[in-house]
Amino acid sequence: MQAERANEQQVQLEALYGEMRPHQLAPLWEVLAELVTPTPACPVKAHAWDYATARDYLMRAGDLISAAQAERRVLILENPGLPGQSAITTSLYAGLQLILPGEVAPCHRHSQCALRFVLEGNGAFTAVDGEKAVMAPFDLVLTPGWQWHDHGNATDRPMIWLDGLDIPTVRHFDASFAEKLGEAAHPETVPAGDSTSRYGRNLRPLRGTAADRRPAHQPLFHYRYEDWRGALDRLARTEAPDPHLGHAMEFVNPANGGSIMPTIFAHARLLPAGFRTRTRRSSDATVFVVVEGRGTAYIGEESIALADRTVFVAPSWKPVSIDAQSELVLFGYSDRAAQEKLNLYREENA
Ligand code: GTQ
Repeated sequence: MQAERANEQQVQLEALYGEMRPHQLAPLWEVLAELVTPTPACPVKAHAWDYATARDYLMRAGDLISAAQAERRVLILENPGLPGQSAITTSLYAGLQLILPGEVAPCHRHSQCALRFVLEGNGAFTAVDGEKAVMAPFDLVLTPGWQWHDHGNATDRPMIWLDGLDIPTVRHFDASFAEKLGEAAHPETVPAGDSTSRYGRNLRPLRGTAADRRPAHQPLFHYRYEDWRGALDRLARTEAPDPHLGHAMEFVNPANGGSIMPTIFAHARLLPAGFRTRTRRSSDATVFVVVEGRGTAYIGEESIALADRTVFVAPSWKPVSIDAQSELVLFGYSDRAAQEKLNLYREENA
């Protein structure tokens, strides 16, 4: 009797859903549990990209299409849990960009924020609003939203870097704007390294930033490997590693001591040889690059071998432990900057 009544209710509900559907109405109670989950239901999968394999495909693309023709010659690192979305996490994009000797990637700007983390080559540049940042391996270079940028390589070696952008975040807000300058390169406005001299030395011009070329909220855009690696090394020599992170430092915006860009947080870690981090999880899915050393990342049920320039991704809220077989140095970026602004960020240290 009761089963019959339940069945009758279900039939009437289905009929009701069918009638309301053409009016763009739907019952919340059928989907509530999927919408408001007790913990993140992250579609992102833990995954790693072997550098030599990706590099090979990138070089083959380099034989077939020029940087100018492609506008950006980039292979997207697509998360296996997000097919067709051009995303490495739900909120972030990653790609490997190749600039061959003599090439330029033409000048444009967009609302998306970008970082470049150099993997190979020495001496090519990214210019931001006409200021060149001459890049060396493992340098971090930013192109904050709406800043003109072009890339060029006047060296005789290929230059490859990891692009990290907030493309899916901007898409989520339907706030993408972009334009082309119409020239290959922005006219040079100041000498290379100008922003680093003004803002990268714990100093700033006393007259303030109003008269400056750089936007006051985003004055610095080049974080050199030799600087951050040296700082990390000195930190490691003077204190014990944090049990969950190892020795870790955040790249900060000197304007406010906060994240490098409004949506993207970036950091570097050093794990001594033989050190294994205690398990930790956080709500920011994170993209990592192996800068030095070998090890294993344990992410949920997965284990990922870490070698030279492996790029790997850890999903939101999956337990992560990293085991360093030799001294291991990692670079990582995530959407933690955006989540903190929205009071969403959480972490749990076991
Ligand atoms: O260099 O401006 O990988 O606009 C994707 C979109 C790089 C860039 C990417 C971009 C760029």
